[in-house]
Amino acid sequence: MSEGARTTNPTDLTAEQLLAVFERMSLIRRVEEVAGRAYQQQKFSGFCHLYLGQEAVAVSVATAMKPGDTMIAAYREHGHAMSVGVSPEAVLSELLGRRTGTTGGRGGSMHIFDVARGFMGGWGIVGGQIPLGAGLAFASKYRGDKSVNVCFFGEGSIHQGVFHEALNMASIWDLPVVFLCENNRYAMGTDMSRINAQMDIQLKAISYNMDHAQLDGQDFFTVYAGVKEAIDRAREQSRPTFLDVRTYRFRGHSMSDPGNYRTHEEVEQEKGRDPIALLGRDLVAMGVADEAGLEAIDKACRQVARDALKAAEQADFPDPNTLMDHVYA
Ligand SMILES: Cc1ncc(C[n+]2csc(CCOP(=O)(O)OP(=O)(O)O)c2C)c(N)n1
Repeated sequence: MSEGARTTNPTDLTAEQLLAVFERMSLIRRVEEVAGRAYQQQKFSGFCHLYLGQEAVAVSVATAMKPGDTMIAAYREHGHAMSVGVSPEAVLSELLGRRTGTTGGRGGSMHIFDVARGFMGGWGIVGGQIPLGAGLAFASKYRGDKSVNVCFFGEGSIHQGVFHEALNMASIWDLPVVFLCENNRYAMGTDMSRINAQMDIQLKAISYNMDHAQLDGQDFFTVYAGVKEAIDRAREQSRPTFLDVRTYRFRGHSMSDPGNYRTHEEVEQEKGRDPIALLGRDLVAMGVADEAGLEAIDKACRQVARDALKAAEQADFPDPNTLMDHVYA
């Protein structure tokens, strides 16, 4: 796609806030790279799904959220957690099963939680978090505190019954929720065109009398504008929205996926629309930053990521005597 750089800031965000967005996206990128290398070096095992390439989506939501709002996501959630301020050290410690992880090393990569920051996990069952997101919004409405839930899921979830049940209920009960589909085109190795009767998936919201939009998830400004509108609608009118956010993951589904179902050319073409590079280019064209300033931010993020892994490796494992704590029988 040949698109020119933006020369004016289309948002209500200050230059300082935009630089914080760039920094947060860069931090997620560098931590995910460190996590991927640590996995390859067998510093941890089990499942690990990286968020590389999708950073603008979670960060745009975190930027539009207000204190008290909540976010819930699937198992590709390291980036979502960091978008709301969970530290790289807490995330990497959780991956490595350490006591200092977000769930004390008991959950691992797919179960990061930080309730104080409104991050409600980290869920491994495809589509399982969709009714939970509706439930969080129901709780907000019941309390009357005007908070909003943003519920993330992949396009591989939208054929599950729970997706349709949750959207219907959210609409009839006027719940303050944003159903955000991170549509990266592949459910593991399955191209969405093989399983979708209707490729314009935002139209599914029509069945539930719900506002909807399709957004370019690689362009921070576009996705931020669409997400903000949906969050504002949830807060002010207590109405749900369904968003089909088009994005792309730069790596395989998980660390064990060589990605043979897509061509090298396709991946390289998508990397040409790297969300961090696009934002950086815009920030320079707007006069918010210069190349050297952005490079310095990125360099600092690389260092934070490396230091976080070192700290995680040095942290203790949970005490074996606590093995049965939090276990319900
Ligand atoms: C109910 C259920 N069925 C199958 C799986 C195995 N599984 C894990 S991820 C995945 C694909 C999901 O793809 P998508 O929702 O598009 O999310 P993405 O990984 O692309 O972010 C499947 C089938 C599962 N975890 N849960």
